[in-house]
Parts: sequence; C-alpha cells; structure tokens
Amino acid sequence: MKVYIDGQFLDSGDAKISVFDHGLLYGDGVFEGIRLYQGCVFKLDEHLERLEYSAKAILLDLPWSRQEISDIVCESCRVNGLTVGYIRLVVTRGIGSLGLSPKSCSKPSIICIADHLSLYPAEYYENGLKIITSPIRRMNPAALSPGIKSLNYLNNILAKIEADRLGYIEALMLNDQGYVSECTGDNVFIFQKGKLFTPAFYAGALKGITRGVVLDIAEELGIPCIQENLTRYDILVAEECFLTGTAAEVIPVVEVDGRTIGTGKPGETTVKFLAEFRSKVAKEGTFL
Ligand code: PXG
Repeated sequence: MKVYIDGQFLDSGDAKISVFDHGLLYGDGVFEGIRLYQGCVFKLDEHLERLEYSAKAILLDLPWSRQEISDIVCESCRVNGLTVGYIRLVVTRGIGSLGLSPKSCSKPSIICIADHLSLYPAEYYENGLKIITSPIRRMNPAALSPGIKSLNYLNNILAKIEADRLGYIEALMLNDQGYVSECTGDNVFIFQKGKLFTPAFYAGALKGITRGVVLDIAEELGIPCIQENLTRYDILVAEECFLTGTAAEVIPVVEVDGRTIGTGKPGETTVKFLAEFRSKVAKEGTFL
C-alpha cells in the first residue's frame, strides 16, 4: 500500500511523520473518513467542505485548494488500485517546536491513506446492533465544538473502550445537559409515528455526511425528519432506531442498555433507508 504524505507516495512502512508534528504532540489537526464505492468517491465535495470548515474552526489555513485535495484523494485510490475502500484524510498543524503555540509550525502536513475497508459483519445489518449508553458525556461545545472533526477523539475513544470492555461495539453519548448527542463514531436516528427524529447539531452531534444523505432520502420518501433534543427515554420507547456513519452506512439498533427497541428486529423503515442509501452510493460520487 502507498500512502500520500506532503507531495509523495511512500510505501506504508516508510510513511512516517515527525515526532515534532503538532498533530501528534497536541492532537492539533483535522481529519475525514471517506468511502470509495465502485470507483466513485462518495460525497467527496461534502467531506472536503467539512474538512475546510474544521480547519477554519481551528484557525488552520489550508494551503491547498479543494481541487488539489480532491486530486490527492483520487490519486491515492488510483495508486493503490482500489475501486472500493476507505480513505483517511488527515491535515495536521505540521512540524513545530515544543509548546502549544502553533506559531512555530511553518506549514501544515497532509496525509491520505486509501485502504481496503473491513466492513461491519452482515449479521449486524440482519439482526441489528445492541448498544449501551456511555456514562462519558459528549464534549461541551463551549470547550471544543463537536462539529470539528479534530484529532482530539479521546472523549469518544474512552466511551468506545468502555463499551468494548462490556462487549458492545457502539455507545450512545449524551451531552452535558443529558440530551442524546450521537454515538462514538455514528449519528443516531429514531422513527416514531411516521416521523424520523435526530438530535440537532446544537446537541453536540457531528454534521455527519451519512446523516445528511438520510435527511435527503427522508425528503425523497416524504417522511418528515425533525431535528430536536432527544432524551434517552425517546430512544427507549422508539419504534425503530438506527445509526449512520461513513463506515456503518445505515445500521439498525435493536437494543439499548439491555432494553429492546421496537420489536427487537431491524424496523421496516430502517431497512428501507439502508436500501435507499446503498442504491445512492451505487449511483453517485466523484469518479476516479
Ligand atoms: N459522529 C462522530 C463523532 C463521527 O466521528 C460520525 C458521527 C458519522 O459521520 P459521517 O460523516 O461519517 O457520516 C462520525 C464519523 C472509523 C471512524 O474509523 C468513523 C468516524 C470517525 C472516526 C473514525 O470508523 N465517523
């Protein structure tokens, strides 16, 4: 596998960054996770826009145009002969001296890894996921906006580790007010009485690209989708619940904290959204 770092494609074993990179020293950087389906990069423009916004929010000036970054992403897929896969795009503050201030960092670094994807087992889509509510709260937007896809994922990582130790692969995270924000790497939706509901961004959810596609599908299907505060109670009494994310796509949730959601099987609407999502990825995207 070849990895792109600052203008060069390197063998994966040689793809290394400096120990003085502020991305490593301080988590000072931003990233994106993108999918490649059938030779098409899905929602590339949306991912690049989010990367630009994340960078802007942390006062990191990207010295590359959107087209240049798009070319790096596509070339990384081509060089590795991929037609399906997962692309990790990372921008760090770059090399600097010890000390928090990025003033010593003269130029940001850009890394692009395009690799095969290890998919969630089909069983999760057929039978649904069992998740738990994490006692770890999602970041307060006044501390660090959860809208920034930054290299500071410890909050979510800790929730993920604790869930994993209990035998779960995802965990629901509440915000510091106790409202549902999202999962550690996925947005959350419920379906109730003909309507979809998902936490608003102000509840501390990342502006998920898959979430956006699900909102488009809801509009196409004429299903109203309400973005408002949801409580754990709303999830527990929902007819259906599903998660969305670049890796997970649309994945049903059938149990939360040992309590059955809906019928305990993936709901009809969830199954429809997954099918619609998969038909979209087969038709849309930026060709390599
Ligand atoms: N919330 C959070 C906190 C995320 O990090 C999503 C929601 C879903 O957003 P998208 O745009 O993917 O629909 C994410 C993104 C991984 C991995 O390696 C996945 C994400 C983040 C970091 C790593 O599986 N999901």
